[in-house]
Amino acid sequence: MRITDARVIVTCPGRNFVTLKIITDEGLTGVGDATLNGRELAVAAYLSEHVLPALIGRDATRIEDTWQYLYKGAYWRRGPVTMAAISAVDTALWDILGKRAGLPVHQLLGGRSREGVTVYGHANAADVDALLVEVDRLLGEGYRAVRVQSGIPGLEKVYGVSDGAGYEPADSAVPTETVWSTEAYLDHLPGVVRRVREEFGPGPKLLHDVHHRLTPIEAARLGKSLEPYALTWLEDPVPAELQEGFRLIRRHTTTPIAVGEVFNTVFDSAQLIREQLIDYIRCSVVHAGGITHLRRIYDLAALHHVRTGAHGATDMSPVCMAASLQLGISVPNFGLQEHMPHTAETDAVFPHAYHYADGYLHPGDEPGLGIDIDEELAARHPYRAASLPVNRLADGTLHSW
Ligand code: GCO
Ligand code: MG
Repeated sequence: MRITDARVIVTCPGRNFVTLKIITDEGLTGVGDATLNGRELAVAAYLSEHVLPALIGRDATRIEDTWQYLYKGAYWRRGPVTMAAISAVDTALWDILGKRAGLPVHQLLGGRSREGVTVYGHANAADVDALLVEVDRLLGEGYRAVRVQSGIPGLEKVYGVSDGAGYEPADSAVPTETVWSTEAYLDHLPGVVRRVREEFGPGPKLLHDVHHRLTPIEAARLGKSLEPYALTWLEDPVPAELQEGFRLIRRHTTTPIAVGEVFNTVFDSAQLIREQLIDYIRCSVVHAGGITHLRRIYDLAALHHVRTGAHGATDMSPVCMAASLQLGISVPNFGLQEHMPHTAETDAVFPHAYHYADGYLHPGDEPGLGIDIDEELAARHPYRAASLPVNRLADGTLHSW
């Protein structure tokens, strides 16, 4: 089965998504997500200019060889743009292989290891009273795990807290600027988590995302102060470039740590996993080399008691979610899957078999990934430039966002 054609589809049904569609001489097609929030066109160009010409004529069933060809063949390895492009090809080829076999991809990966993929929802609000209402709403919808993010007194805009409808940080072509205070955050957050735990008791799994904003010793202090409230995880406590920093956090707190949404390869994750400095690895299919490579990361994690916590924000398309669920239902060391539902507009562009019910996402049993892109509808939503914000301290110093 040969690849005869491939195209990159950029669409903006409310936010930008980049999708690769691969077509074979047997008439089978496959899709892969290539969305890199705020840098979409870089991946689209990488695919169209540098990857697609070499794909035409290749055997569509040689998934591993194609992965190696694109990874080693570029000479310039790794990085978010390259890896998102490779991911899209890999995911589309798994989709095609599943369709050809007449099996959902999770059957090709070893079959189901569980009945459903446990997801966590997002509760966020400007203050703790409004946050309690949000947590209650999610628990009422069946979620067993909830990420809690709250406004911080004195800060106008805080990561993870929406102004109204959905949380969507990529808001303008030139980044908006927000102001950050670590002191205000460390002072306020423990009280928020305490209120949520007191209100809902020990049952629900609670999570919180720091979004890379602390130093290791600050993160250690936060982790320690949150111990009584038994978080399931504290996410991205520090920027993860300095992986030794996690040793310091580990020495001081038993609050579990989750990391990985900005990682691209097993090499970004290996030290954290091998030294058991983290508890959950949160890489996504689209940013960490597709199903082929993410499975390697998950396997390494399984050997070291690290569970999966797949990144599933709405800036990854439903195609990524479909692929993530195929892995999530099958891997032995599954932990949690993030679930920020896409808008109805987005779901219409990406008709899919997966569905939410009672705290779980189910991948469905359609052959392949169980998802497609409606190209006509996609064409009605042209690309709009949108960047993620930047963050500064009160004195103007640039800080991690
Ligand atoms: C999460 C993430 C996202 C990121 C977003 C950036 O845990 O879901 O932190 O909210 O900010 O994916 O594009
Ligand atoms: Mg995060």
